[in-house]
Amino acid sequence: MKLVVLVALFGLSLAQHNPHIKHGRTSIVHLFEWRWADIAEECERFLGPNGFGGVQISPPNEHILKESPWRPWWQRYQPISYKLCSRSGSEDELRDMITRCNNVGVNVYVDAVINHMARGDGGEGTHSSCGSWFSVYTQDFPSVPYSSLDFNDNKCYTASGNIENYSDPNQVRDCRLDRLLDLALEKDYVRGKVADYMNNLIDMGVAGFRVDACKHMWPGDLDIVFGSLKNLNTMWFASGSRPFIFQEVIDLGGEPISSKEYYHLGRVTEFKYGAKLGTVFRKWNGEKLSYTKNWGEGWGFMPDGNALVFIDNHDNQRGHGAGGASIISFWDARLHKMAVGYMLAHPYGQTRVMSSYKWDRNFVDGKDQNDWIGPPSNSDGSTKPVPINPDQTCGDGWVCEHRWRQIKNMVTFRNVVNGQPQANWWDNQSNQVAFGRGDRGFIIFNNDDWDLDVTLNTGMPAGTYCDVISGQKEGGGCTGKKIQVGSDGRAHFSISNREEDPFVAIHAESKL
Ligand code: AAO
Repeated sequence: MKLVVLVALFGLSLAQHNPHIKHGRTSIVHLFEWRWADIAEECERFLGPNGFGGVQISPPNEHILKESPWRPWWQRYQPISYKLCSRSGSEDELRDMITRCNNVGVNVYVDAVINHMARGDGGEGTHSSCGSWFSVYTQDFPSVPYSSLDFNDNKCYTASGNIENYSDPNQVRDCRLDRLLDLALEKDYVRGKVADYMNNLIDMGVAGFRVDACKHMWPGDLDIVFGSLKNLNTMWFASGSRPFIFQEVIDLGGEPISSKEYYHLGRVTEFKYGAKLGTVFRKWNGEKLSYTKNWGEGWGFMPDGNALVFIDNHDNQRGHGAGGASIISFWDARLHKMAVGYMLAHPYGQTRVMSSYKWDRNFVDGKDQNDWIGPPSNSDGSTKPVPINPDQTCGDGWVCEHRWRQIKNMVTFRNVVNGQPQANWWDNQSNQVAFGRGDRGFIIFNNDDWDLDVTLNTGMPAGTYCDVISGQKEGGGCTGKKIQVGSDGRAHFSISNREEDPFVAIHAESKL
């Protein structure tokens, strides 16, 4: 009997590592700050047809409305209640989007902010996205309800009440992150309110959660909360499906709290991934692309089955959170395409692609003074819709990296090669590398300051393949480069280092 219980429990916890992505799909896209109505459209017109597995959405709960600075993106990380009206839309619009995305095979993952409420000096009144009254002075959030009994102030012993030293795990968990009122998640009452919020979303059809600021919550408390979540809605998911959990834990080493403490609860964001790959593609600190032959756990990253990987995220693309200057965002488009292409071609981790908006950066002493600027908005602070241009790019300040041909096609590449091991590695001991995925795909990069000209074993069946970076297979032909693979599986590659995109990728479905 005991063994059966252990197997059941082990199976249960592992299940929260499963994103329940529909067959043939693999990647998640973070449509940061998009409106629900636009996400629903994007699922039906683009994400479904192009094989995306899921979409991460911004926090859907009621949040503070900041006057100064005016409507910053981060106001949504200051909850006022768990009512489902926010800058992205109403509860009905959220419900509609979840249904429409699920109906085209695109899962929805919610950014769940459950560690805290609004900032300790956020005032009082009804400046909130659903108009709920609150007072951070008296720690009163009647729309939940939470009172001063539901916060950790009595457990925090720093002078300021805020986290002052990340070397002290007790402070990190029981004090305020950046002055944000810290919820007492050891209380059954608080756990119940958080679980009710998440279960309401599960009933609506979401597939799981990106859980914000997990480093600041005790794993034991999270275990109780996640354990009280319902199974997914059987309208779209197999009976008994556990919600997918990926936990935001910034662990680049150097602090006593490590990602390991959270492995058993779900997947964990691997921040080392983007930070290191950025250093490699920027060729900083003597790093070379040829050193990535053992990329993944060989570089000290967490076990593959625990990792949620990304090149940049909404924090570190603007200097928040962690990763530093090596992070490669859309602002460095050529490098971003290469790094995202490498991530999507490599077997390690559950991949997430960032989709951003532009803002007017203003660097003073290396810090962007405008890192707070919110999404493209109207004068009343409401978010603008996402216009789609005739060339399939987005307008009005929305970057839509996920729609860039090179990235869209590499999302497909990952789907086509899914399950195939890495094979046929080649490098020039500098910054030219190539590798395959079984006999289903092959990619090659030239990140050196000179041309690449080489004939390699691709492991792929003979035939003519369209390069999905410089173009794609359309009709009976290729809009970009053609790659001829001989009966011996070998192919010739020539890549100038001055090309817009100095990499080539072919796969079983880009074959003529
Ligand atoms: C805003 C204002 C604050 C104000 C606050 C309250 O900016 O001045 O006090 O409101 O009014 C977002 C924004 C925040 C914003 C917040 C609330 O980023 O600026 O505060 O909404 O509106 C830590 C957490 C991590 C968190 C990150 C930003 O551990 O969970 O800070 N990310 C999530 C969300 C994020 C959100 C929140 C949490 C809050 O993704 O969008 O904040 O809901 C070290 C620690 C990290 C720590 C960072 C930054 O990182 O290890 O755990 O992240 O510091 O504090 C190297 C090191 C690395 C280090 C890094 C930075 O890379 O290797 O360990 O340097 O020092």
